[in-house]
Amino acid sequence: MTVTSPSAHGRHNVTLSDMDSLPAVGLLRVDHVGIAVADLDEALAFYAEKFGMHLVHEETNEEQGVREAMIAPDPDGTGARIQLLAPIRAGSAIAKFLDRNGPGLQQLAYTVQDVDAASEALRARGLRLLYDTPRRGTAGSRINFVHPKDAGGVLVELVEPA
Ligand code: MC0
Repeated sequence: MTVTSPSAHGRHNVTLSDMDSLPAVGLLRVDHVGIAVADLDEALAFYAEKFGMHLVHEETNEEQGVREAMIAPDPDGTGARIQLLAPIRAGSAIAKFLDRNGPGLQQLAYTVQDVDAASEALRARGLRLLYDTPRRGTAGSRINFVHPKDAGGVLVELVEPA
């Protein structure tokens, strides 16, 4: 049986028997869900006041063009986490997303043990990874992304924690 990945280009055909022999992708859990916001401080106040969420991490990632904050229902952030993403410059991924869609869900991130191996396993399944080699992500993690057009309209991030 042939499976066609949801690429607009229709050029990624991998058979199910091929997939049996491919290395595992190795997703461990949902790492976080990313939400694009125009103003990080306003969003932090909103999530704290309305939902009682706790700030567990905050940083600026110059390369990605974002100020980001990790928030969680539990104060130590060991459970599910939400990443608030605000642009620090025009033309950045989040600025473009806000221009096109307004604020809202921008990405779904999975924890992996080895982002190089996970990226390679996904490439072998016909999906486009955005970076040839992983880049620096939240809290010193290593990250890569699957193109949303190859992942059912969802920007999928792979996170190998520091
Ligand atoms: C764009 N598209 C999306 C999307 N962004 N679909 C779902 N979710 C998204 N977030 C769609 C567009 O609507 C368009 O569809 C098509 O993809 C191609 O759009 P494009 O104009 O060619 O592409 P761009 O320029 O908007 O770029 C999209 C792309 C970019 C995903 C390549 O956002 C990117 O490089 N993202 C990875 C980096 C990133 O997101 N950084 C910020 C988070 P149509 O149908 O109109 O063709 S930083 C982060 O997350 C770090 C800090 C971390 O977690 O550690």
